Amino acid sequence: MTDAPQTTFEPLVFSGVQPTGNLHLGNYLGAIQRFVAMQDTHPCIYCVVDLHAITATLVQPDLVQQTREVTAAFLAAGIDPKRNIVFNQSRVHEHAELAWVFNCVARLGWLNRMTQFKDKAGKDRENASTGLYAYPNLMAADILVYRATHVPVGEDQKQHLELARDIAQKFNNDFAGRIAELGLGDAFFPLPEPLIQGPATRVMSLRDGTKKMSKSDPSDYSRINLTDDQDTIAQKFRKAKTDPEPLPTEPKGLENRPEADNLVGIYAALSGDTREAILGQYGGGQFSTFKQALTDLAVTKLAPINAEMKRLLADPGHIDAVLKDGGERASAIAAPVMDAVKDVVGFLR
Ligand code: AQP
Repeated sequence: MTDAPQTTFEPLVFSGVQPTGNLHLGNYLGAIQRFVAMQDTHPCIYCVVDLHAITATLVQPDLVQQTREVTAAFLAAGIDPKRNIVFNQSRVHEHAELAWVFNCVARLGWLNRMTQFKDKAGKDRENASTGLYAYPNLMAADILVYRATHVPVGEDQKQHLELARDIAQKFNNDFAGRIAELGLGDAFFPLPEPLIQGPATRVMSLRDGTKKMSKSDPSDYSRINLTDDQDTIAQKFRKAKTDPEPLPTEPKGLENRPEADNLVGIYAALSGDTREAILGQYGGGQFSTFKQALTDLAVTKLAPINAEMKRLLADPGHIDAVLKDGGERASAIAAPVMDAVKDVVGFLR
């Protein structure tokens, strides 16, 4: 037991998106739309995680442009870079520095359980980069270098968040004596809480309702990209896989019908309506009618974001200035935390 005062952490939101290609409806509904909502209730830090982008594929086609595109999507969706911090990860060297310390905190057994590594490395595990394997340690550093308390993410990131909590807990426990001696309270890091909320925490592929919608799916018909135009969105929903039954009249009828469940979930997330209300309106009818309504709704929601992204991308100087300013403000928070970590670990400085 320690007599150190109990540490309280100010609520702070952190989350990130990789600049690895076309952002899709899953990224938007599972993450970015949630980011926008969080800024009304919390201070928020939103990061374009470019260090993560090279873990699966080292040589990216155009990392600068991909970074600008994710930033444009953040801004076009409604994230205010003045009220919040928006920046790209590689500008703030403390992320990588803390990740190294966390490489030494996290246990191999913990990382061996990460299902995303297994999925992404596939059968050719020997050939996966060590960065892909240690990705969750860097993700823990991204969050904890700001001592962030809340992390809005999609379902697929739940396990990584649990690992971040385990890392924070182990650091706090292993260095408890040093943390108290330095007058840093009874815990140095908060245990960050995942916020996995809303009707679209796991948007599925339009071609296979059992697979996550993903940037890396070879079929472009599996996803709606934020940059798709109206005709492409209509075509993709028209071709989306369904089963031969009509839509059920209540949510229970969506059980064991992954494709139907996914389309209704997308509609719910875009409209803000409940599944009950949607099925009350479209249940019993043909899929084609519902798909047309879904297309109209998606176009109404995505067209303004798409247009604003185009406008922003025509002025890369503005986007770069936002990231530079955000990077400076992020560094101002991360630097003293990293200095304190060095003191806790015992590095001479
Ligand atoms: N299908 C999804 N449904 C709901 N949320 C999703 N997210 C990703 N896919 C879905 C959430 O989007 C945020 C940013 O994800 P990311 O780009 O950093 O990484 P990812 O999860 O690896 O995304 P992708 O698109 O699926 O890329 P690949 O194909 O490379 O695996 C995260 O909050 C994530 O949960």
